[in-house]
Amino acid sequence: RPRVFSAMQPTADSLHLGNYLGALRQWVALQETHDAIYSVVDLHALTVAPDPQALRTRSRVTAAQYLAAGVDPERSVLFVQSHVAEHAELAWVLGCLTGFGEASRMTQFKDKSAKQGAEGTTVGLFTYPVLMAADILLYDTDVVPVGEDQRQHLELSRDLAQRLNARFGPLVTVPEAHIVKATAKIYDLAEPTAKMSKSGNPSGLIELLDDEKVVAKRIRSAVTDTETVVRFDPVHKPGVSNLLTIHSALSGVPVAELEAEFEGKMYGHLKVAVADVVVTALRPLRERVAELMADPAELDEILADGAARARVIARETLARVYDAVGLVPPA
Ligand code: AQP
Repeated sequence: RPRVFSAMQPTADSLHLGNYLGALRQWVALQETHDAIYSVVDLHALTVAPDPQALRTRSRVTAAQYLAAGVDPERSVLFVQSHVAEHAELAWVLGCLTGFGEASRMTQFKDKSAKQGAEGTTVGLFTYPVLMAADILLYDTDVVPVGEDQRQHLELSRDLAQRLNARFGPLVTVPEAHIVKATAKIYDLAEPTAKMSKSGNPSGLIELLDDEKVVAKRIRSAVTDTETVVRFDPVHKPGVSNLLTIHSALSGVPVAELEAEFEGKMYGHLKVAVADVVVTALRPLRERVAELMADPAELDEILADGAARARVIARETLARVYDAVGLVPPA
């Protein structure tokens, strides 16, 4: 079976609807057809200087959300990145193959460094896409399900795989991005031209673990436009289109049918329906997360087992790469 790998950063108390629709839902579906490996990338989270205790909690709660969404630890490998030291080791080798100018072109670095300011802009933030390439290449990944915002980083991973193979012989699989167009970019409810983001404006965010009343209120307050027509038109009607995307993705009702259903109705009706669909979809997920977090020992066991399975593959790839680039094998 082809291999799928993907990951998220534990940088918030909850994942958001963009993470879920853009990526996590695809992870669950791909388990059926692929050999799946999913990670909580805590080393990446260090780039935003998190509080240590918060980071530990967020790593566990992120893993719990994967499980609650349907990642099955029997079929898939689920682990925390820092438990497999080979990620950082391969990142060093790949960093030595990455041009400074090439890394400087990453738009997410430009955006995040502008937000974090000169003091908060670390070398770690700059080399983040190289560590991401290591995450992916370590497992000879065929497919990486991500949202649109990760497309450029995925391209860098592909370039690095090709470079490694061209310079040192066939060594690693060149990965492909798997981006589901309809939900590749879920927008901020309060600012519907910006992507919904963990670090974004709270009023525009739907967190998977939010209180139902908060979720409903944020949807009711979503920014729309001055027309009164429910029509899917992302350029002219980004707010309404985002609400239609969210409804359709969770209810399974095609957008065209929703347009017909809400014809002649006020935006308020659409918002009530979207809130209902979202709250209903997230309820079982939230309940399962609460159960999992109530017994962290079970969760830690799943993660330990996942790390052991990931390590076997990672070790083999790293040894192959170390050997090919000319590092002396330990006696
Ligand atoms: N708004 C979104 N719509 C669709 N997909 C999205 N993803 C993120 N936002 C949206 C996808 O979710 C995964 C999370 O990867 P990450 O943890 O590395 O975070 P990120 O891409 O930097 O985005 P976040 O979660 O919103 O965090 P910040 O605050 O850092 O911007 C990826 O597959 C991503 O594409």
